[in-house]
Amino acid sequence: MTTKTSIDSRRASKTKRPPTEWWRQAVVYQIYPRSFKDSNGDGIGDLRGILSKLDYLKWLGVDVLWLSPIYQSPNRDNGYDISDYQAIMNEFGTMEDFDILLREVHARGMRLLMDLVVNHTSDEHPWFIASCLDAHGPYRNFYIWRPGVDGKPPNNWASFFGGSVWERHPATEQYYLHLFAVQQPDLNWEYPPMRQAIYAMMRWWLNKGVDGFRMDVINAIAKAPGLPNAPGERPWEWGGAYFLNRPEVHAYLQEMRDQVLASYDVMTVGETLDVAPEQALQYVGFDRGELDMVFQFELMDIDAGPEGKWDVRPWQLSEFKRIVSRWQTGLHGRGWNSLYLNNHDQPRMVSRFGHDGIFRAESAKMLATLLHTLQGTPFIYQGEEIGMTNARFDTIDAYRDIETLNWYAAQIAEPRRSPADVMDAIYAKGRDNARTPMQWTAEAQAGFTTGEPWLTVNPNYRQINVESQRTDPDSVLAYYRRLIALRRQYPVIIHGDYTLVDPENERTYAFMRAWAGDCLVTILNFGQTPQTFRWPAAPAFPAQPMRLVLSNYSEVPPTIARVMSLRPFETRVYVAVRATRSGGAPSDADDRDREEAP
Ligand code: TEU
Ligand code: CA
Repeated sequence: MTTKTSIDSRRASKTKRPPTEWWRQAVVYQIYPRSFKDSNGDGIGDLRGILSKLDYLKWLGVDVLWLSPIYQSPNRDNGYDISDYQAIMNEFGTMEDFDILLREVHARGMRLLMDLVVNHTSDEHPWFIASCLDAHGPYRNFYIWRPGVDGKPPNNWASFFGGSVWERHPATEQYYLHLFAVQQPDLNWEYPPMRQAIYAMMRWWLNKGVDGFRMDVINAIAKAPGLPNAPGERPWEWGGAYFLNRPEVHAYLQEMRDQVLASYDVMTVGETLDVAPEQALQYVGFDRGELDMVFQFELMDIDAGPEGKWDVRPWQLSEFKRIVSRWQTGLHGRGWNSLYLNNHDQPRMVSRFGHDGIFRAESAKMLATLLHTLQGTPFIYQGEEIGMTNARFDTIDAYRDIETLNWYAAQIAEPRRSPADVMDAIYAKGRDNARTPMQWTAEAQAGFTTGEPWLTVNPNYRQINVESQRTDPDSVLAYYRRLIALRRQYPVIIHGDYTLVDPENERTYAFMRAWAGDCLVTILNFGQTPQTFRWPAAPAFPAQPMRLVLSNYSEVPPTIARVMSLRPFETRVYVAVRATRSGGAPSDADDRDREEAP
């Protein structure tokens, strides 16, 4: 059994600098480059556009930028289908643009994560082209090929993007596996030369100075031996049990850590579908040395029925609190959480979990307060910091996402709900909700482009944009800056434990954090009506005098009380710092040294 110290010493022995784990203090900002800022008027965001906004991001206070894929791609899945891992997508600019961007990110004391998409490539990648051309060549086993069975695909797994996960290649009369689009063939991680090619590519980027990776569906890279059929009689059935969280995935990740990552002071966050806290610890446990954190999907699945994401269901706050609490208590002292409520695949959190009408600003601030006062690394998705909302386009023609368009086509081909219901599901859960262009100003196209944007700008950009909020002290944007600053001021946010208060309350969410005599309490009204919050008998009401350090309303009582009247979506953060605290920080609750802030 590898112990934590041997992992650390292994990391330290190979790392140029001891692993400082800077990411435990950091706030990460996710950029979806296609929709962030267009610098040359072609309607598509690009690297020079991002460069022009670095001072804004520094001013916001974030420490790390995660770029969704910027590699060469035919853009069937907006860059998550890579045809050259070591070239920049034509629409986004050049490698020189990237080198300048990375240099300027570092010059501002920020760091940059790349998106590592190695479960699959594009079908236009040279590896796949070679794999198709020669059934006995050196690249055939870079991918997963199988003969059909009685003229049918090798098994009955359903693709994430509809239909079978198998595509027949006539020339070699075999099928290749693609968990996602037909144009995204899965790589074969069982084949060592393929793994070594990935590791070489990772070192190439790390030697350029990137500061780590977000790893796309990384827990899908190992498939079950024999690729068995999933149970069920439908043409295509969910096969997740046979390609998610397989035991072999840990061997691959530990090999990746040993052969690549341990030599660099970097951060890794794995996108891991279908993991619960205990499983997550197999990836992020301090004693595992695999990943630093993962994106879990339990909250993202809270409003999905048995038929999956498009089967939209109401969610309960008590369930929401149970999920967050299990992750907070399950990982405390044993592993590290990522904290997010939206990204490029998910609807805008203010529309999904808050209120995108008259209480938009209050609920955006309330949700952000939840994320930024829990233990873990918060991820801000572009536009979240100004309270951007979902978009509703009248016709399917305005939509671009392959997942949405495939699902819409399947609904039309075999109608199982009315066209209006189909559009309602797309309004609620479609990924384009998060991909409408960043809203910079109230000018044409929200200041995103001087051309025709690749995806329609949300019509509410005149009311919701960076420029109108930058100088407004009551704006969502101003609030995010105060929230981000809070983490640097109160170590209890980074290191404290977590206690849920009043679990069954369906309107308010309250929790306590404690560390070395410091205490923090966050109270959140998730409802659009006023609520009276009464502190329950247990856990004990904080003994220390707690004072207000942040709220999304004015005229708020400056000290905590056992009974509090909360306005719609009102949130409050109260803190008590141990009076005798000297400058230094005592040893951390989870016995890890405190690291310098980035
Ligand atoms: O997403 C993995 C994934 O499962 C998503 O499809 C997500 O769960 C679903 O879309 C929710 O609606 C990653 C990337 O984040 C996504 O953008 C890519 O499309 C996908 O992998 C394939 O690379
Ligand atoms: Ca452009």
